Amino acid sequence: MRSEDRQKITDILKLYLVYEEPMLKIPPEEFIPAVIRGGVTCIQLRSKELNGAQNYRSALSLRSMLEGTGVPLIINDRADIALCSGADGVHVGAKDIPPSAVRGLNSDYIIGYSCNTPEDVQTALSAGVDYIGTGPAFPTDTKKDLRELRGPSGIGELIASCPVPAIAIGGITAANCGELCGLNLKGVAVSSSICASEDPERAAAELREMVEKL
Ligand code: TZP
Ligand code: MG
Repeated sequence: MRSEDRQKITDILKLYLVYEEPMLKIPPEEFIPAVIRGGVTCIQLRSKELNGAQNYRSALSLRSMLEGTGVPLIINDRADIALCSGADGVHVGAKDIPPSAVRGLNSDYIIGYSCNTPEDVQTALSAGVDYIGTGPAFPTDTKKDLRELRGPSGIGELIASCPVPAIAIGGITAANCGELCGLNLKGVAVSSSICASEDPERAAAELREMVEKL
């Protein structure tokens, strides 16, 4: 990867919003500009409860709201939705289409892989992913089939010799984000702390301030 591309990836990883529309307290058309003002750098559409048609419509709508903002759209799990909606990338995990297969679809995609074990990190490296998501950092109710809690120190061990940029995920708030400092993380991925906030712009801004200290 060229060094300017590497820089671009690390820039977009800073405050990675895992967008779960059912959590929102305000309409999406207000929410998206607000969180971008607050400092969100990337948006992942995660919609476990939606069928393909709903997921596709949601992706198209997000894509149009993100047009011209410089904030990329990543689709969770579903490479087909990413392809059809013109998204910028795909995030997959051990139970999804392998990242190596997603890379074959579009060499320009931003591809992320969820890592909970050293074996996952190996899979990510062999596939040539652009970033890894590591965790869970803290307990959370957002994900149903949550893998074993890694915590800040476990994440530090997991990414110690990982050449690919890493972000942490799981239960991250502005209050606990400081515990992730010094681990060489490029950013944090957050869902409920921002999506379920009454003031998502402020929630994003508070997290962004903490991320700058990682
Ligand atoms: N993967 C590991 S933890 C998690 C995902 C998708 C949930 C993140 O949501 P929250 O609300 O920030 O804990
Ligand atoms: Mg998945």
